[in-house]
Formats: sequence, C-alpha cells, structure tokens
Amino acid sequence: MMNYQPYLEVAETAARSAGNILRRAFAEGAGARAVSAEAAHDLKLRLDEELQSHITAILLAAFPETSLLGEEGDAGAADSSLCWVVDPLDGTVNFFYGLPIFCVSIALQHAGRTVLGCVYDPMQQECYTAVLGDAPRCNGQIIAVSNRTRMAEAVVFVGHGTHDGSGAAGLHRFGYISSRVRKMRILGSAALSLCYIAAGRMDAYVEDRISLWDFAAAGFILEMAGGVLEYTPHEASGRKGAVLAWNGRIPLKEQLLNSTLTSSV
Ligand code: LIP
Repeated sequence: MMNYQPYLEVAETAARSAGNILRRAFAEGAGARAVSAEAAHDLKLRLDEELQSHITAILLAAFPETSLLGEEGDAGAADSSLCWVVDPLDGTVNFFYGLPIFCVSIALQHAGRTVLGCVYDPMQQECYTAVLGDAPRCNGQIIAVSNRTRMAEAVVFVGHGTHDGSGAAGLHRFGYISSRVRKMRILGSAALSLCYIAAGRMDAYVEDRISLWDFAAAGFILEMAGGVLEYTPHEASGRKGAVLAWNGRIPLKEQLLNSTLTSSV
C-alpha cells in the first residue's frame, strides 16, 4: 500500500494555515466577511475564494503532480490519479453571522478512493485526521464512534437543504426523527457534524443535498472511526448528493426506511 502519511502532513499544514487566517478574520468582525455572491438561502464570501487559493498553493507546491477539486473551482494536473477535495470554509453562513462553528476540510482521493482526511476547527483548535494505515485522531488522540445503540439515547444532526423541494422533505425528516431520538441538532457544517460522530460526541447525520467537498474528509474520518456513511449522488458528476451517516450501531437507517423519506437517503 502506498504511504500517504507525507500527504497528510502537508494537508494538515495547509488546513492549520487556512484555519489561522479564518480565526484572525473572524476576530476582525464584519470587515473580513465581504460577500462575493448571495443566494436566497446561501452565501459565498471572498474569503472562501482566497482561502482555497491559499490551500491550493501549499498542496500543489508540495505535490505538483496532483489535482484539486474544490468548492471554489478545480486546479492542478487534471489527469492525475491523486486528487485533493477541498472545502476552504465549511460553515460559511455561520462564519458570516458570527457563529464560531466552521472548519477547513481537506481530503485526498487516489483513483477515486478517499485515502486521507483532515478537518481543522480553528475556534476549538481541534484537528481531526485520518489516513489509510493509521487510526483516526483528534489532535493526535485516537477517536472512535459512540457505543450507543438505541435511537432514544441518540443525538442526531440534520442538515437542512435549501434547493427546490428539499425544504419540505428536510422538515418532514426532522419531525420524524426528532420524535424518536433524544435530541436533534442543525450545526450548519457537515464536516464538523461528521467529525463529532467520529469522536463519539454525536450519533448520526442526515442531509439530502450536500457537495462532495463538504463531507469527503470527515466522512473518511468517520468510517475509519468505525462509523458508516452512505452517499447517494443526485448528479452524474457525483459532486452533489444525499448523505446518511451514523455510528454503525443505532437503527437509524431502518427507522428512515419505515418513514416516507426513502427518496434521497
Ligand atoms: C454547508 C454544509 C452544511 C449545509 C449548508 C452548506 P458550506 O457547506 O456544511 O451541511 O447544510 O447548506 O452547504 O457552504 O458552508 O461550505
């Protein structure tokens, strides 16, 4: 098996560097939150674009033979079998509104298979990592999913999509699950939600439309920590789809299959 550790080390350097920029910008307040595009239910900041350029420069300087797929565009050697998947700021709306719940997410795929993930939360200063051949970690400490097996003791994240039609399904799903678990949460960061499951802090995550860069790194970390992630692409590109992720122990999937919500998860 190829040694991916050198790639993880550079990914962590890039994630921490971008995270430190985010933490300083967050402290500056509104001035650092210039909007570059605004949609009915979403925002894109100039910082998203600047951070992806910063991360791209670090990764491609170290590994010029690789390519990069990011929320803000693609870069590098397009025909490479090694492709970085980058979300420079996961939790953009949280950042813009002053909620300290956001992170930097970097994954590496080799021939389409994720082989490492790094998610850095600059506000909690927690760096989640996983690489083929080693245990998943948070700040170097090995992590694992929870042992909870009952829905009634579970805490579940639900991401609430905003594209046409997903709002109603999302609300229905939220109501259905919330009556069967201990508590629900909507964090606004898929990557942090999945890392919290990997660390045993929460138990499941459901969202019917997110992008590959939102979950590629944290989904790998979750699977290495003993969890399960099921992805159902909505598009031929595979870049957007539905995610169902859990600790591999609570009967979340069975419960959802009993509901009318089987369309996208
Ligand atoms: C966010 C995801 C979140 C989803 C938001 C948004 P972004 O990613 O992490 O799960 O509910 O709509 O897509 O846009 O902050 O990188």
